Amino acid sequence: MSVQVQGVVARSKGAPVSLETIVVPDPGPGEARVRVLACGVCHTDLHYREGGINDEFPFLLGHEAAGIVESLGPDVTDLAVGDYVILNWRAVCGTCRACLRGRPWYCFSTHNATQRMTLLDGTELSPALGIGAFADMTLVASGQCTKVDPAAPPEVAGLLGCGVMAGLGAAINTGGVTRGDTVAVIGCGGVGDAAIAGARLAGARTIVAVDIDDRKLEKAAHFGATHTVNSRRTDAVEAIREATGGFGADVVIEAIGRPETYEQAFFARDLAGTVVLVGVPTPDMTLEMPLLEFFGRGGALKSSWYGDCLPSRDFPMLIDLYLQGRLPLQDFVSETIGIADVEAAFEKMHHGEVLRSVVVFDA
Ligand code: PAD
Ligand code: ZN
Repeated sequence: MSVQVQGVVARSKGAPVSLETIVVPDPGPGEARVRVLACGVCHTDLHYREGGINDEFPFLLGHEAAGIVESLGPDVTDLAVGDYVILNWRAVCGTCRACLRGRPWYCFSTHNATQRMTLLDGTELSPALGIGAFADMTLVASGQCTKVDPAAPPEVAGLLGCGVMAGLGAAINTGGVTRGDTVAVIGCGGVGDAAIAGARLAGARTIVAVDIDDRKLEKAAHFGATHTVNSRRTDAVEAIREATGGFGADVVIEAIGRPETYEQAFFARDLAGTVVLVGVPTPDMTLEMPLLEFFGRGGALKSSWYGDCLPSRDFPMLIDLYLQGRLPLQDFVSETIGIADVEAAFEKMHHGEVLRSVVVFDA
């Protein structure tokens, strides 16, 4: 039997989101229906609402979530009703060219639910990142559910489902930060601060945080930045070089997604250093640079899709580190809010007032 629940829907480009009744089908083969316990508000939800990802409105927003498996498709054997899970948007297929080469974190054919959730009038919804978890219940592919230790509260665990994992992974997986590295992170929202926390976890010696908002820099220091730079007042590239013996950082992580900050990242790294772009640009953005700089500086220019994470490998491990007090995931939660407050949370995000607002649902 399908169920009807409340969900946060973006109906058209740029319009405020609305709370709508949505229809969530009974799970079919390979699917799981999950009772959502908590779901963080990520900048990517705002990108969807603004039409920056694609035009497949209406969207059911929300994709950073933890919950409980409510029911399962007939063939699903690796999950049980009642399992505590983080939802992921990388349910690897196992058969695409990336998976077959042993690089499943690049999987090009990730699984989502086959059936669509709809509005009451039957209009099909596009769930954000194939999840759609600003809703009491959502339908996903069973592989999108990653079991973790239920000792971690949902408003904390859910954050690994997107932004925090993207940031941690940008440092640990994509950037390959290791003991003794110098690291700079440009843009210290939830994603950038997670990159800082990841760099610290990996043993970076110097971590330079760059933002245009002093409140964000204060937080960044809390997560492990050894130096903070307000790039409204100080030249970011100069400041990063100064903090790294005049050379630039081994790994520079851009966590905004803008050409001007990417250029800063490019020039703020040491020779043969690595740039990781984890911020998501919009389709209209372009970059013009002398080609010789690309050759002359060597190193690696990488993008980080979801922190190159493998949910089955990374989520349980990071939850364990959190439970041991070695990864302060709880400090990313600025506030918990109700499902009707997502639009207000976008506004706060826009004004830099929060790292993460997290919608908490009645259990
Ligand atoms: P956020 O809005 O919370 O943080 C952005 C931060 O950048 C804020 O602290 C701003 O003050 C700061 N900032 C803005 N402009 C500048 C500037 N010119 N110079 C320095 N700092 C600046 O967003 P977020 O942390 O939730 O997300 C950051 C990006 O990461 C965003 O583009 C989002 O879509 C992307 C993302 N990527 C993935 C992925 O898989 N690659 C996953 C999740 C989110
Ligand atoms: Zn996200």
